[in-house]
Amino acid sequence: MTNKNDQAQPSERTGITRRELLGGSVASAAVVGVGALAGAAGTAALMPNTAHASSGDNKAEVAPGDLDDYYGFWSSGQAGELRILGIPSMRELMRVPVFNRCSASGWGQTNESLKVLTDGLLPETKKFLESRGGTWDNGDLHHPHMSFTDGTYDGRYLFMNDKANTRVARVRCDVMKCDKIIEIPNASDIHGLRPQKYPRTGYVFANGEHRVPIPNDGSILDEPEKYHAIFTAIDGDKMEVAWQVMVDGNLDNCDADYQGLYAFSTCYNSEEGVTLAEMTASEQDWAIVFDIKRIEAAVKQGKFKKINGVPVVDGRKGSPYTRYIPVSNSPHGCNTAPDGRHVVINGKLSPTVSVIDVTKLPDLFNDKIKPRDAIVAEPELGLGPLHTAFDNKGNAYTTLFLDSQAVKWNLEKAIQAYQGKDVNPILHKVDVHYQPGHNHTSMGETKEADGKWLVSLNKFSKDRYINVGPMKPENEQLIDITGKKMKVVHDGPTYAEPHDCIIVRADIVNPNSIWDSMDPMWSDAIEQAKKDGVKLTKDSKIIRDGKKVRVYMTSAAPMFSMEKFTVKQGDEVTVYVSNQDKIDDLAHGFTIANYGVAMEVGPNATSSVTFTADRPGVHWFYCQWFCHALHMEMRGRMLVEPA
Ligand code: K7E
Ligand code: CUA
Repeated sequence: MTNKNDQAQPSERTGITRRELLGGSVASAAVVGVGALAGAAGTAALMPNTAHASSGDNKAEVAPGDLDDYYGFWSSGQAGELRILGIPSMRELMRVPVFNRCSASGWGQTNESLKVLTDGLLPETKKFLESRGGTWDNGDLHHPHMSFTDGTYDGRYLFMNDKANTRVARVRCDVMKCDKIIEIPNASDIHGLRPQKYPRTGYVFANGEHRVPIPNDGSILDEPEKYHAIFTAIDGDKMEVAWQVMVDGNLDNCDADYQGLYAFSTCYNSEEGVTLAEMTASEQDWAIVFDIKRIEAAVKQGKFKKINGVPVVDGRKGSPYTRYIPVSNSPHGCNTAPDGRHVVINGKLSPTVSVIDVTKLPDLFNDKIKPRDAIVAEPELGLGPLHTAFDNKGNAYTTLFLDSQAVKWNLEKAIQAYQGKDVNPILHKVDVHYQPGHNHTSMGETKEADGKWLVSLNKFSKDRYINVGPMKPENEQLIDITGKKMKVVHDGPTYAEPHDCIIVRADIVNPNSIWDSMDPMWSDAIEQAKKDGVKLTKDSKIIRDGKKVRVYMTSAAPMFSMEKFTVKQGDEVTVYVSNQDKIDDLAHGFTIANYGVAMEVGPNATSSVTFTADRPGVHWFYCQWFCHALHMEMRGRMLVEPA
């Protein structure tokens, strides 16, 4: 693949500098940039050069019919879904509805999805949603991360947060469907989320970002000094809260170590302010370290308050369970290096990142050293460092939001520089387009980081694509990191707004092609069919039960097993469709015209939907997944008798 970047850097194309170009977004950048520009003068100026970048032998091109080497699991921010990409092609392969509604699959409408969307909500939320259809319609999915065993991905689950409605979801990797969503009590807005890396997941760590009264029932309102943020450890197998820790300040991003001993969170707003001025007033905020063993012991010994049914340990400053390491104002990303030893805290408002050495933490928790003594490097990288990714050679790659660059730097050299040696840890900078947030390297958050690819998730595309109107896509760039210098090899537009992604070796992910006909996803349908004396995967039957009517049918291309069924106006109708096709890629759908009913029925799967037949007349139902030469003929009639 030719590198367009070589010939057509915007600066060369337009004759204006990158910084002038960037001016267009300064207003938005300024929100993040409060106070940061002060650090500009001191920033190491390294040639942002891609024109003659030597690159490795990485091939970004994936020819038609060829398969990708990696799965990319992408968040979608306020779109609320999980996306699956192929890497290095950057082709979008699938969308997995999670917190959103989906017109194609019926997520948010089928009984199976409604169960996932509602079962894990707190009682007061269920009550609040009663008058709004029973479910949230939106979510804000930032951080998708895979379950680990022994420091690397194990292909079991993906976990992800909902910042909007304080939830954590799990996607089963065998079928790539969301099977559990829980609301986190006592917290407000789950932001940072990472699974425990060792010995296994285990815990899923989740940061409650905003500070609120606990419990948040109206008894405390405009008394911010009484608000708290909550760090949560979720049991990833059961999808239940294991314990929580109350902290000082806000929580932003988090990560876990490779020893199974500590978790880390960045904490902005140590001032505990509620306005922007208050939140950015002090020079320093914190990285909080959580001592997992001490917290577990405290929970065992009953040293907690039970609030909303879960144990809450007091981990505010001075507690034995946490340590607060001062770092520059408003840190953001929190990334554990694959060397198992270093954790990078990204400065955001400061041009620096702070590197914590986990081997110092036992001494820190035993008060033998001061919090700042756990920091072993603090290189100045450029403006607006947000997130850091790693290769397998001791190098780190940090996004510079304000500089619109990725910077490659060396951890060991940064440590030496911190010790006073005259070395420059910065190895290379490359322009990205524009304003990167997260980045991620292939396998980079595992001990199997392989140093092949870096993806930069850029918040603005500006002039990179033909204009689609005032709302522009984001731009995600694939960067070859096998050479000494980084090389941008691909632009990929995305819709709102993937914050984060992971890049997982393809051999780790082995989804099924066909459902098990008794899958727990539709356990309610299996149970109901049993009660009704119906063989779910074989029978066509209508069961009338007062005003409730249950219609069981099967599908096999190109036919539904029922050509028609009759109900009465006002009936509560449940239609179960079991797909008998045990054939790769043979999905059907079930749509009832002018009834707002539509759902996916995967190979060998059962889906069901419940609705009130309040419109009399003839209503065609049809298969909306193109399945056969006679797909158009795959239809039937629902006859609704007037009351
Ligand atoms: Cu957008 Cu990880 Cu929510 Cu940084 S976070 S960019
Ligand atoms: Cu079945 Cu289209």
